[in-house]
Parts: sequence; structure tokens; C-alpha cells
Amino acid sequence: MAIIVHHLENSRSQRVLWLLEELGLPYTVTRYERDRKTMLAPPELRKIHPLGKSPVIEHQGRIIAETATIIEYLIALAKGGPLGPPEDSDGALRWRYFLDYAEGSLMPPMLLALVIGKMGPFGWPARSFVTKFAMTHIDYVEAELSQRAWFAGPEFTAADIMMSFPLEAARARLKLDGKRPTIIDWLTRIHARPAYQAALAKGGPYAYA
Ligand SMILES: N[C@@H](CCC(=O)N[C@@H](CS)C(=O)NCC(=O)O)C(=O)O
Repeated sequence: MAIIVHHLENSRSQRVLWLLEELGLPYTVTRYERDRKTMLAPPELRKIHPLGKSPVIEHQGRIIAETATIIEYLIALAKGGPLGPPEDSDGALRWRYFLDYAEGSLMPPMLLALVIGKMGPFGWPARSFVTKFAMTHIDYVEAELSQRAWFAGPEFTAADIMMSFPLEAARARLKLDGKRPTIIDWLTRIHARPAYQAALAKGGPYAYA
């Protein structure tokens, strides 16, 4: 049974389309547009999952939310393969870690930077604190990526897919170009992947590519 992806434009769910393209699994996309004023998801998404967020997938009667959970589910469905955890235990640990780190630790400062930016002058008092908080993570990620080609090890895996959205958001909000060459090089390499480009064509508007 094909997988249905409930996909919100310009959002984290782009990663799920990309993973499905990499895995070559059949899927269909139900697209949602953001409210033009609030930039929130439309109420129809709440009919799929009570939180009304994207991504959500449907498969064999299951409704599955949370990007990392979806990624692990799809990797299991594809029976592992090169995008799953590496065979060496350090690589496997890094794979799992970056799946959690992307949404659990890296996204909160990126979201704060977005909110502060939208607040205009009211956000100014918090700006230097938030930027410092965010840049601590960016420096950490830059150092990690300087040690190996991809997040889990020498090969591209789903850990790279998971890390794409926060780092694309960081590039847009924290103006990383010219300052963090390793992250920018990694972004250039992921954007060059045919499956990344195919997912863009399926997903519609995505302001971070
Ligand atoms: N940690 C969740 C976050 C889900 C989430 O916040 N999705 C955003 C997309 S960028 C969303 O649906 N935002 C619209 C809204 O909050 O109304 C995940 O990774 O799936």
C-alpha cells in the first residue's frame, strides 16, 4: 500500500519526500499551504493528526507524526540499506544521535531566531542572547562535520536528511555563507543529490534550497 505524505509547503516535511525519493518507495503527496498571514498550517491538517503539524504520513492504516519517527519507520520499511545506521557501533550511535539532535536541540534556537526576527524592535533585547545560543550549536556542528564527510560517517545516510532542515534554516536566518565553510559545503553537496531535486519537484514551494 502506497504511503501518503501530508506535506506542508516550505517546511520540515520536505525531508520526508527527500528520503522517499532516496529510498525509491512509492508515495503520494497531499499538499497544504500555509496561512499567508500567520504562516501556520491550515486547520485541515488537524483532521489528520490532533497537533495539526507536518510531516504526517499514512501507511497501512497508521498515522505517523514526528520527522525522526517517520524516518526510522521508512528506513525499517526499506529494510535498512545504505541510509540506515552504519554497521560500526560509533557510526550507528552518531546516526541515532543526529536523528534526535536535529529536532530536539538544534531546531529550538533556530525557531527562537525566527520568532525574534519577526518581532522587529520588540525582539532586539533578546537578539544577542539568541544569536549566541544558536551560534554555539552552529560551531559545534561545523566542528563535527569537519571530522567526517557526512553526519554519521564517510557515507551519506538518513542522519544527513534529518539535519538538512535546521541547517538550511540556519543558513537563511543566521547568514552563514562565507562564515561556516564546512556546513555550506555540506549543504551544496546535499542539494546536488538527484533525489533532493526530485523531492523539490514533488513538494512545491520550499524557500530553503
Ligand atoms: N518536531 C516536529 C515538528 C513539527 C512541526 O513543527 N512542523 C511545522 C513545519 S516546519 C509545522 O507544521 N508548522 C505549522 C504550524 O505550526 O501550524 C517534527 O519534526 O515533525
